[in-house]
Amino acid sequence: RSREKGYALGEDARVEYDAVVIGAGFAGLHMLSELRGSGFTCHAFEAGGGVGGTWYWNRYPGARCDIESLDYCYLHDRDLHREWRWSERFAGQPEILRYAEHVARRRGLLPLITFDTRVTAAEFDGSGWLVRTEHGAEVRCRFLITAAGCMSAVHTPGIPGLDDFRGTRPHTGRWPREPVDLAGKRVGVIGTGSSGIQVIPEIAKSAAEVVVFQRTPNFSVPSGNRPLTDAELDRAADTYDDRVESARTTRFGHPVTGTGRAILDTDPDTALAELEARWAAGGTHIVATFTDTGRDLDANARLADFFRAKIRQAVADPGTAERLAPTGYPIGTKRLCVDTGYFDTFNADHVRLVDLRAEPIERVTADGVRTTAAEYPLDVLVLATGYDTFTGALTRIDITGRDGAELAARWAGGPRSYLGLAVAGFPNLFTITGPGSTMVLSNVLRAIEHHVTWIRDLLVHLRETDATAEAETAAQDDWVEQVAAAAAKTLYGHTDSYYLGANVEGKARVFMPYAGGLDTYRRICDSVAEDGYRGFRLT
Ligand code: N01
Repeated sequence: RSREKGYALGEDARVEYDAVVIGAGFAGLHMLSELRGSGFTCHAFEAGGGVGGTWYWNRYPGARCDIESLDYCYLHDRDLHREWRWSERFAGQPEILRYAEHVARRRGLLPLITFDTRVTAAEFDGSGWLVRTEHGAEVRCRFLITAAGCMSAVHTPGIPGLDDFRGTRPHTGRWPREPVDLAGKRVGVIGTGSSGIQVIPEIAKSAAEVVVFQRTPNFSVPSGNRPLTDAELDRAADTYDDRVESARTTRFGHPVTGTGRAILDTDPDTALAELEARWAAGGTHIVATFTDTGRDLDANARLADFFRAKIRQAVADPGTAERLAPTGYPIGTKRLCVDTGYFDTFNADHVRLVDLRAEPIERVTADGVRTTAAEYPLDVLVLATGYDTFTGALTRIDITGRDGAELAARWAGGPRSYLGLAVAGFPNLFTITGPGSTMVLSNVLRAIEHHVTWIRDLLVHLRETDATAEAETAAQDDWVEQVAAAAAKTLYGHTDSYYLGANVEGKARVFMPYAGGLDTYRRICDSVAEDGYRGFRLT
């Protein structure tokens, strides 16, 4: 069953499959289900000890989705949609994980998955793929599908002395299953992105001291989280068909209602009233209030001013408020954070903000963090330092395609893909939410469902025609240009962000997601399929 003696694959595992899936998060689970439903033999390898991907690993206190529960779930299955009753408007990590586990059990997917097993290498051998795991198992498959996640390869920055720290040092993206003891402790947090902004208020509830090491302040909006009522859940079930339709026809994969007007054409009092109403409602929809804030710097500055004023209202100490107020980059060009009481946390006496722009970290020591200005003794140092986003999960696997092509080397200057779904030189390799697709610029659940269906249909076609599919280099080059052109119409290029790979030392700066909207992206993918998979060489 496996080349490594004594190591057993999952119950249903065998040495050869039609398809192997890497990862058993939302993408991998759905892919397995669709593959099996279409009569393919298939198996998934999952690094975690259970299903859920992001929601398996991100167990840090306060972890919560920034997309509403009724939108952040599978939509392709009406019965599933009706039977699962979300408890809150924005679900917390434990509930989302339970949902993933429920889906896996309900569809009988668990026997198709080998857990606690990272795929380390995959090699194309002329007709299929040889997949190797960290435990030495080797399986062969005709199709290899990556469902490894956009944000699963954690980024640990190269801060000198990190390994010298004697206390506990969890990363938010690999939070231990056993609770981390924070009660009465001196806790430092490096990083103030979505993860930091969620975990900091929770840590402050039990820690004796909290020291927040902030390099770049972030824009954040209150979630307005609350329990969902039965009436809301029933209405969601009743409007299922509308939701399916909006998944197809909207830019984000779910409806976001703005005013349809430009802020620069709106008188300031009216604009303020519109923004106040959305701020009170909570959630990220506020950034879509006006049509011009995502593409015009003056318009964007008006929206940013509104957010900065909110920080000054929330934080009592004016100096702290100024250090927390983001400047120097347009709002929305780093992902907008969604919080529960983040700014208010800094009013507590035991919470302290360290501005790393004024006093950079020199090193981590055995006992804490030393900046150019002071020593901060700590018992726990939380790294909320993010991910090697979009590419890391794939380039950390040794993937070798046709003629010895190495994926990591091919992508050293930035990822190149066709539609974010396939890569020239890597036949029969398909990447769910790969770089060059809409990824996290849309509701990722909708992107996953679209990719899975599209890949399934292509695989059925390849089975019927006994063919192999490889993206053509010219089609890939054209797509890379389209991804860059879509980004050029936005303000994203003004900001160092993980969208560009700027958060990882030495990573090539290339805007990686397709910013043209999920609706446009779908139409392009559909037309490629209708044209007999235009841009693929089918041999
Ligand atoms: O990671 P990030 P994240 N020294 O990369 C700082 C999703 N998500 O895990 O901005 C000091 O955004 C870094 O500083 P800077 C969501 O899509 C969703 O928070 O590079 N600081 C930054 O402050 C999100 O966008 C949810 O200057 C260092 C932070 O670490 C994405 O995941 C919840 C540093 C990293 O922020 C990633 O969020 C959580 C260094 N050497 C995550 N290196 C929800 O659904 C890095 N930093 C709500």
